[in-house]
Amino acid sequence: MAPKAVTLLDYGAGNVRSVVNAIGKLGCTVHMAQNADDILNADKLVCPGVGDFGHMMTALNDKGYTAPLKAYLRQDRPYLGICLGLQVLFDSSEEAPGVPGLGIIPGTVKRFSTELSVPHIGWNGLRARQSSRLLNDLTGQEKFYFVHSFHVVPDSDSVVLTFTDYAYAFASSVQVGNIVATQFHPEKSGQLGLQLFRNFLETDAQPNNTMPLHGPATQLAKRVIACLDVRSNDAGDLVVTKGDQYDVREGGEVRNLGKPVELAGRYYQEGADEVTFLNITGFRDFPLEDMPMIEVLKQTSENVFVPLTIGGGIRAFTDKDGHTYSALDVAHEYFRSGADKISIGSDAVTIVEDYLRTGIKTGTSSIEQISRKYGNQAVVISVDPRRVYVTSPEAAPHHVIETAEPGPNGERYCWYQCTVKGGREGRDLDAVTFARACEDLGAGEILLNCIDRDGTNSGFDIELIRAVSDAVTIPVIASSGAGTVEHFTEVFEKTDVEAALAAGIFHRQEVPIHAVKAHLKDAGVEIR
Ligand code: 1PR
Repeated sequence: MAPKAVTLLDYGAGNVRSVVNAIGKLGCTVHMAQNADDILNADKLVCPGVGDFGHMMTALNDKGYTAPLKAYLRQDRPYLGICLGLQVLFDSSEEAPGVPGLGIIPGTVKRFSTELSVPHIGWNGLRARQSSRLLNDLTGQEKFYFVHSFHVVPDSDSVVLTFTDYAYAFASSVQVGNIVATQFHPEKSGQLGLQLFRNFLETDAQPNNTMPLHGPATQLAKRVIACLDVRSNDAGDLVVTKGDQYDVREGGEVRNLGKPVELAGRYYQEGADEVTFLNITGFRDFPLEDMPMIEVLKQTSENVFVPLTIGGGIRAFTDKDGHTYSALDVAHEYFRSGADKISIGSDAVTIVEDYLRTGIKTGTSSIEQISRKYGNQAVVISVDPRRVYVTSPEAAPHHVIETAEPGPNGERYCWYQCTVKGGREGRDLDAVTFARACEDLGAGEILLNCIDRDGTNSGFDIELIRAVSDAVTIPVIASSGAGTVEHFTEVFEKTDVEAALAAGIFHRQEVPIHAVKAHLKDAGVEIR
């Protein structure tokens, strides 16, 4: 029997809504800690955390939460830390040199040191090192959702509950008495995550040891993402639409493929590893004036327990009354409404153009501000490139590739031009240079669309995807053109992207997500 109430430590950053929704699903009431007494009087404390170690410690200190939290933990009372809620238990972090952590567990937090993509984003497994009721009813085959660039390094392995492998084994959860904490996100790990919350809440249960100790090495799964392009149609209804090479109108009308919240719920049930919403007219409408996407996120996050990304219109804006909102304000609203990641499109192109022209990182761009506060992993860059054919590698001052698909006049070379405003305007910037600069500025992931392939069902543009993913160390999501299950296998076999995204084939129910997964599994691609 799960207890009726838990206290949630909300220090003001990140997506706490998903944690509240997940625990609420189990029939539990969630009290938000408003002051030091709420912490000290809690029966069970859940501390989610997204973002930056330094920011979190500053927020805890500023709110006067540090001392009561330390007191609570030193009394060995039930605590579930998630992500940063795990990391702050340690002495310090490379992410914020000189900032002391809570110092409850001896050890430090270090950045992943690997040639593999960092952040470590996606679904990975657990290897139990000790028995725990937190792992009750799990078999060791399950995967949970991770998103982080830093991991804890305890002084002693005795505190480690599970290890996970990514380049090397790292501690993916810890247990010290009644204190447990996970690097992964149960609130984003579907039904299994809810199971884990239930296990935490059932304090009377004994470990049932269904998960064997010291299982085999775990592997990060390739992700399959469902994307919903959202906009208002001419009648003013918010609809999921889909373009052919970005043209979303058919017979003059905006195509209507369904309702955003309903479709997102369906994709979650069908096994999507993530759901992405793109407000495709976001460059026109300012999200904080026109709030429907915020409502879509709030409603979706009530029932969808996998990561949600939202894009469209994330930039600074001055309204008609002269009030200026920063991109950080917009992102903050989205995170509070249930988003785990925000995606920046047009604004990123302008930022990179300025950065390449001046060579200066101003620290004030949306990419820098949002990644500094919420962590790199929270910032996805959605880029909309289009092929430009040229006759030789020297014909354009860009990253030119030799192509196996010659142009209309037999051109054997091309570069990929970045566009803004949903492909309406081309810029003098190529996608490879752009992606590198975004990484340099702090982006955590690239969502790589391709206007030429969008909606064509002709397969991903492998040449584009390889060029960009070879140029950056952050994860790349391949997008545009998926038409069959084989296209997914092809993109994972021919490039080292971490995720593949599709829209049209899912909306039109031509290819179900489970068929994609089954094909990938047969081909030996690791999936969830
Ligand atoms: O510029 O920050 O306001 O963000 C606007 C966002 O909206 C950008 O991420 C941009 O990619 C997106 N967008 C703008 N116009 C369109 C359009 O279609 N007219 N959609 C658009 C982008 C591409 C993918 C699509 C894949 C897969 N759509 O989202 O889902 O191509 O499609 P497929 O599997 O059917 O081939 P900002």
